[in-house]
Amino acid sequence: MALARRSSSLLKPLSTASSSSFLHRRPFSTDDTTTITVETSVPFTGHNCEPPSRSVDTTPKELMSFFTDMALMRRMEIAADSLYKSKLIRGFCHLYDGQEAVCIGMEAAITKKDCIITAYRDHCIFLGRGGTLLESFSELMGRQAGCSRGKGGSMHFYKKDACFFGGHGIVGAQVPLGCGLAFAQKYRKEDHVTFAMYGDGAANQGQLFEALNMAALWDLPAILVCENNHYGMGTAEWRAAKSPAYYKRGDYVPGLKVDGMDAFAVKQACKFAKEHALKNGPIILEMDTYRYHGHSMSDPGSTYRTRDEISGVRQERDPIERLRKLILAHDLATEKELKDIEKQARKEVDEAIAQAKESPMPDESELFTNVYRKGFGVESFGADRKELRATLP
Ligand SMILES: Cc1ncc(C[n+]2csc(CCOP(=O)(O)OP(=O)(O)O)c2C)c(N)n1
Ligand SMILES: [Mg+2]
Repeated sequence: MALARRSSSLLKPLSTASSSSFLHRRPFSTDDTTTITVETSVPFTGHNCEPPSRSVDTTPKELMSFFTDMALMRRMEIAADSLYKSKLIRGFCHLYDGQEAVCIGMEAAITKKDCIITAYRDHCIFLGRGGTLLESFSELMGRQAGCSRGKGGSMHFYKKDACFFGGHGIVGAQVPLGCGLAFAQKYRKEDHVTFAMYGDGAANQGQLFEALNMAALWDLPAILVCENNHYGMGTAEWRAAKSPAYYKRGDYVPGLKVDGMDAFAVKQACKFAKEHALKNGPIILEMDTYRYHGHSMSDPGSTYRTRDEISGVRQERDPIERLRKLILAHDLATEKELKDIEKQARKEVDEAIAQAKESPMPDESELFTNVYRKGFGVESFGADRKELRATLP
């Protein structure tokens, strides 16, 4: 299901040698759609709602695609770290390694007509929406082939054709925008929802509650996804939040606490949330997750948390290792075949970087494009797109 739904190099079948070999030797292949039922790592905890079941249906095909996609995301972020250190990426850069299961599980439950909007930790979300490695690395290095034509950089990835609305640097600001997207979906009577993602730090912001109030008043199909990686920059959640139970912070809005390191729990929760939001309005999903890197490239990430904490999460909860164990337990691939998939991911990433380096920097003529300019006769329309409301000054 996952492979058919998506088209980017992210999901390009890896070396045919390794995938076809499954066909000959194993009961399952990467194309196998036999149902397998897996249990989520921990039960869901609900707030003002009956949580979904811990049993999640999957297939060999989906399991393998989750592993492949997460391996590619992980590799992309590690390569971005090196490019930053060699000064080929400049400015801000926030990496997502550790949190991949949130993106992967969410994508498995929704379509490209559902909207996603997030903060600055956006590279993998873009890839999940069908963006390519070339567009990612080009954007990171400020090249024309980037998804924002090299003018946005790390924090401003977009993919409008797959309803990905960024990539935002102002903490929390994407949540009201996300509720606006949900408003448009409801206004147009579409059967789609918006996932507005934010961090545990952003969860304490006032604008989030204002947007949620309106979303609840109007039953908007808005799903607020709090990626709780337990730190906002160098501040631990317990120092910033009186109640770190973010799934309960919507008060009158239902919520669900989810193991964000388990792609299948995320998938189940997002499916549940989508059904809920279309029928009843907003819901909060708190994804319990972890970032391995520091907050951004200027933060080594080891002054406010211990190395033992980081290695403990890697050993106990890593989302890719979790899948590796599942795949081996179901005899879908050998350890060597999984290593080959990771090697292939490395190769694809290296090739994309080499290609991105060939892409030129934006032309000088691009300096003032996509910038609001006073007195330029920009027209602003009403939501029905028919009535001309105003010409901006
Ligand atoms: C309005 C605003 N205030 C402060 C900042 C600086 N800042 C950038 S990220 C961040 C922490 C956010 O943490 P969290 O929401 O937990 O997201 P995470 O980085 O963990 O994904 C802060 C304070 C900002 N970008 N915007
Ligand atoms: Mg955080």
